[in-house]
Amino acid sequence: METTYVMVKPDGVQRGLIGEIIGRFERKGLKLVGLKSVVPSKETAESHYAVHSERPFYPGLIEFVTSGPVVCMAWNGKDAIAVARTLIGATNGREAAPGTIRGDFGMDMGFNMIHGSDAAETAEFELGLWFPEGLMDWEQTITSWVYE
Ligand code: IDP
Ligand code: MG
Repeated sequence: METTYVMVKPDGVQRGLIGEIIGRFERKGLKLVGLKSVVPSKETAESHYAVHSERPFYPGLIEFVTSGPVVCMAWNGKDAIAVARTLIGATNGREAAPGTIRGDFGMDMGFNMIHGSDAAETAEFELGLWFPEGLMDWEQTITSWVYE
């Protein structure tokens, strides 16, 4: 079992897609182990996207992600990191496959509504960054009907 960090970005919140996005992860069979909404600080946003700090779009990305509320989530399940990335779709909404979140709702690169960790190390780092208080440990009774 893995846990991944997923975040509805300010454009997803502004567009009223919080419920739609959470619903897709819930219906898939992932288990919610962290959920909150915050307006990210510049420091948190900068560490989150530190890997992109030399890219030309970085200043705009930091301004965008700190511009309003985001929804921070932690989802747990088998191969949760890859499963979440599959649900999310390709970075550019115009190229993302239909049926994915970005493919169904996005038309651009910067405004792509959602973030998902891309590997085990980044998931661990991002979960610690956004959920320093820790995650919820609970038994979900449907699990035995999700995994055979
Ligand atoms: P990902 O979110 O699919 O993992 P990354 O390449 O890691 O995509 O980029 C992180 C985020 O930076 C993207 O989700 C997007 O919001 C933003 N971004 C990436 N490339 C561009 C660009 O060329 N222009 C504007 N924003 C970009
Ligand atoms: Mg990425």
